[in-house]
Amino acid sequence: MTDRNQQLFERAQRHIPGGVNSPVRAFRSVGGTPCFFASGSGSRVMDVNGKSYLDYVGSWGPLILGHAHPEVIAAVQESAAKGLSFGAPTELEIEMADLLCKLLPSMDMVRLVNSGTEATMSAIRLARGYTGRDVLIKFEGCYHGHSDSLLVKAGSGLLTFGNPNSGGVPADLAQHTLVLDYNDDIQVERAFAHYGERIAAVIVEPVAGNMNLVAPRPEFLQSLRTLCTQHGSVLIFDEVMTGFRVGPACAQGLYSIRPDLTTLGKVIGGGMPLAAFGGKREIMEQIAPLGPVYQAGTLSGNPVAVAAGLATLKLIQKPGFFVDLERKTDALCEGLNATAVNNGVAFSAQPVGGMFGLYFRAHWPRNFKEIMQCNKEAFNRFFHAMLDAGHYFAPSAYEAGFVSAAHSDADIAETIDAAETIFKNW
Ligand code: HOZ
Repeated sequence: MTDRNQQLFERAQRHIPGGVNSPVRAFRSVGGTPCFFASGSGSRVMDVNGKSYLDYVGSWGPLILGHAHPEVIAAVQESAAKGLSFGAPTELEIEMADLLCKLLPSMDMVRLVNSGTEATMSAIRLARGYTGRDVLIKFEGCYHGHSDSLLVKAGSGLLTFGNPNSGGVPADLAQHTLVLDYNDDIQVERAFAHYGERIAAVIVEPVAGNMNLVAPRPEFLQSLRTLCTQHGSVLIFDEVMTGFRVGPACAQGLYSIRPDLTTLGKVIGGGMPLAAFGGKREIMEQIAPLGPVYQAGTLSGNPVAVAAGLATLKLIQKPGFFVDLERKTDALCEGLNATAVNNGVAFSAQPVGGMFGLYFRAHWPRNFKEIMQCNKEAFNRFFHAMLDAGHYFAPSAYEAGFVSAAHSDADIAETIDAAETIFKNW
């Protein structure tokens, strides 16, 4: 049979670097040929060969209602028919801003942008403008988009500034960023003791989802809140992935921490390009045109994207939505854990709300170093065996997984059965 995925991948590589518009899609980490998808419906996606998969990527998080939810599609169609973009204010943007500020008590004001990268880049500029300081703390393995200050790896010692981990990032910029270990509040305390008066912001994924999933120790998040308050630094929760994904009030609601600024993306656009940053009024008032910190965008608050996002946010407000999503995510992880134990495979799975981590390691990791102890070759074998069996997980051992409301109990059971078959012959 002709493999259309392979044909398209070869064609794509002629004019698209690596054949993809975002590197992880190229399957370099797991090997093999990327799936080119033709359509999606509910919990399933269909590739160009006509093969159907149960989808645990969900466009990397946004599709909390599953693919092509009829109410989201209707909202998009209705909005698109009225015009795709105006580059001027629309009423729907106010509705979105009002809703976000109602759902998140930490948010007094919010600005809409197009991508998570834009949201985090702007939040950091704002924190620096507000505090008049330059230093930023981030955590190893947390990803906050691809802006220059954030593509930084740890320096040679705990309290040394970072180095670029991408070509094209000036070392001068990386030198304003301190990279510390996730979940290590002692390190953060030492960094504040050393540099407290220079620290503009701490940015953190309150549940890390870009090094696989790493859950926070609640005391870790609390210590970030306390130290930022003590030192006049801005606490930024990057909830691009966790926002309205781990609970109805995001991770900040789940762990009862009020950040100064929050970045959102993914779910708030329901599959369309939409993101946001927002928080305390006195900080947000520093943004142009009210204040001196510049940020702008032709397609910011795009009406079609806002319509998709609003339809999604309204549907996930329904009573019991997150209870059900969490129940299914828990069931998936419990089932996978049980079959791994029964078959003696060093594996564990961990749920948080509607996201999960899969680790080829007996215990849940707590930081990047422990993530690196997972057996990557075992993950790659598992990934391909599951893909062959029609279950699509993220094509990398360093990404989180996502369950949607469209996944049925039967879907989850089917995935656990497929894993059981694989682990039996492991
Ligand atoms: N930012 C995603 C990885 N955590 C990748 C998104 C994509 O390739 O679409």
